[in-house]
Amino acid sequence: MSNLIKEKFAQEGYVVINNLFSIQEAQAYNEECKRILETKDVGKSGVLVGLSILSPLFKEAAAHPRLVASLKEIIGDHVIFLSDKVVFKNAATDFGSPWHQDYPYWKGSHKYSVWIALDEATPSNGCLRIVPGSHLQGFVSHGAEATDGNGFVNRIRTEDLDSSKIIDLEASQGDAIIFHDLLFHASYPNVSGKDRWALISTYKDGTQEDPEYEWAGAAFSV
Ligand SMILES: O=C(O)CCC(=O)C(=O)O
Repeated sequence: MSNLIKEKFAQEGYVVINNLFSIQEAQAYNEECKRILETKDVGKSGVLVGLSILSPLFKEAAAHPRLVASLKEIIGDHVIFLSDKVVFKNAATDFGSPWHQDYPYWKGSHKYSVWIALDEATPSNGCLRIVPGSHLQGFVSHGAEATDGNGFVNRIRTEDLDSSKIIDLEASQGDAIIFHDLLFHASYPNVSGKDRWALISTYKDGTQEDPEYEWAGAAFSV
């Protein structure tokens, strides 16, 4: 099993782990996100970074034993949690996230993010979309316009995307998708009227050198 995860990740740049979190855990994170968001103004981006600093529940989630075991299969024994965020789509924030790689946000050694469904995610409420294997193309220029105020300033031009290779990753509450920072990914707009909340936690291999990241003030070894 474990070699399969590692092999699939190397070839495809992602793995889906169904039911990594129980529905009860995902629901508790969902409610805690909503509680925190009530005290913050995140504009219309739908993104709030740094949950593990704001609530012990998210610090615990970042080091969840089942999650850490899966990460170790892919990254190795020295895994460091760097940062987390919630990305929500709802009636007020209904646009999809544009196509991008995460690498330009962090640079340095490669990072691994875990996208955790805090609601069921479908094409109509904004599930994740990816291009399997696109991480093998390396870093591509992010030259698309980003003037709509929806965040995500780094965007891949549509001509750099082979749309025939895109797949949708529908998810049930508690499912997790671990993906490489060079994987092309995006999400659909939410046209359903139903919320779609996702928790995204980012990790690195602790044996790799990196700059001191200002945004990783909550980093710890898991
Ligand atoms: O959940 C989403 O809409 C995708 C978010 C995303 O791609 C990111 O934060 O890098």
